[in-house]
Amino acid sequence: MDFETISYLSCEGKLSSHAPDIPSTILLKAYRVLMITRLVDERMITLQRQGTISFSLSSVGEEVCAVASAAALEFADWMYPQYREAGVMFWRGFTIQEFLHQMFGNAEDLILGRQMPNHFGSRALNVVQVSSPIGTKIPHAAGCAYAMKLQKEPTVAICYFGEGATSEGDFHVGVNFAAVRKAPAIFFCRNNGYAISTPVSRQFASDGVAPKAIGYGIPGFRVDGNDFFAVYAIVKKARQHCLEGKGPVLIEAMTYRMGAHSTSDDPSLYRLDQEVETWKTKCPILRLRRYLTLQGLWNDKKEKELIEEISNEISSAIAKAKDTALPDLTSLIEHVYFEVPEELKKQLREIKECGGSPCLS
Ligand SMILES: Cc1ncc(C[n+]2csc(CCOP(=O)(O)OP(=O)(O)O)c2C)c(N)n1
Ligand SMILES: [Mg+2]
Repeated sequence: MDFETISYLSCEGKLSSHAPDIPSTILLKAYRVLMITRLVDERMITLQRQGTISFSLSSVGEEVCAVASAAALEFADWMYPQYREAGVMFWRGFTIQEFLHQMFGNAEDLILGRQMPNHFGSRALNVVQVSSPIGTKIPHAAGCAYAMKLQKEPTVAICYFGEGATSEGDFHVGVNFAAVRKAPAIFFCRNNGYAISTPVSRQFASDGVAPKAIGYGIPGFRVDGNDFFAVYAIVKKARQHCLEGKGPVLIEAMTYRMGAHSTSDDPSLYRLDQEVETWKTKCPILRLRRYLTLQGLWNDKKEKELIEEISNEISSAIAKAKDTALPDLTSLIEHVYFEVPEELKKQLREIKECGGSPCLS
């Protein structure tokens, strides 16, 4: 079984005649969101190295997977991102400031620092909170999609995960359940070559992820994850398939993790610089910029202004996040129980009496 990689946009920014027609308003918004995602990621790594934040995960080199797929969906569709889908948040309107508060886990963070950095989510934006255990969102998204089907809602659920997640039992459980129940779910796998230090050659014996769809009796597609047009087109097609009641779709987006897995990782220990250099030439943002430039929709002046504007916004968001207090100690025991148990209230009183623990003061 040969799974070709669907691709329309060349690295030089030339578009094939089979490419979908995407309005320039969407392309220009997407370019802006891609640049926000890239510039925020770069600054977060610097902040972590300076000791200002504890940790960060970046999506450098993979941004188009999140942004093009989000652009192809409707706002009412439910999103289940992993930690490399910051672009989904920015596409849906999460502000740089909101993102920064989450990275700092301060009192303005929507979840009051109860999660790690990059574990974003927003009820208002229909994006379910990221959680660390890999693959656990796959059955959740399947269940959510099945509920939509039962309620006859004209919406879909999309679940994002890396190729490493496909080795988890949750992948099988979720995709199989959705397939059997014909739930309107899009399973979007970013195949970025690595699960921390484990390369794909040690992840599965199959020819990647897309062929696994055959075993579940659903359509599977392999797409160039660095090509905005291809990702957009395939996700639109998958959505249509779901809404026609035909069940879920599995998408494997071929991309590359340009940076380290996280700020706690050193990729030089397990991969060659040459590999990274080769992928630099396939940068998804550069490719879209070249296309926009060839169309007369973009130029160096606009690029410079955009970078300046976003960089300034990031700087003021960092300053504000730094100035914002940490969450109140009470948040340690709130919002978990309907009625807070006496024992926990007692423990909180004790912490407050001794001035809070060193890490909370
Ligand atoms: C169940 C589980 N096992 C292990 C980990 C540790 N861990 C965090 S990220 C990661 C790699 C995930 O790789 P992949 O799914 O390919 O996503 P990527 O980071 O490449 O985007 C691992 C093993 C975890 N968070 N959860
Ligand atoms: Mg991976």
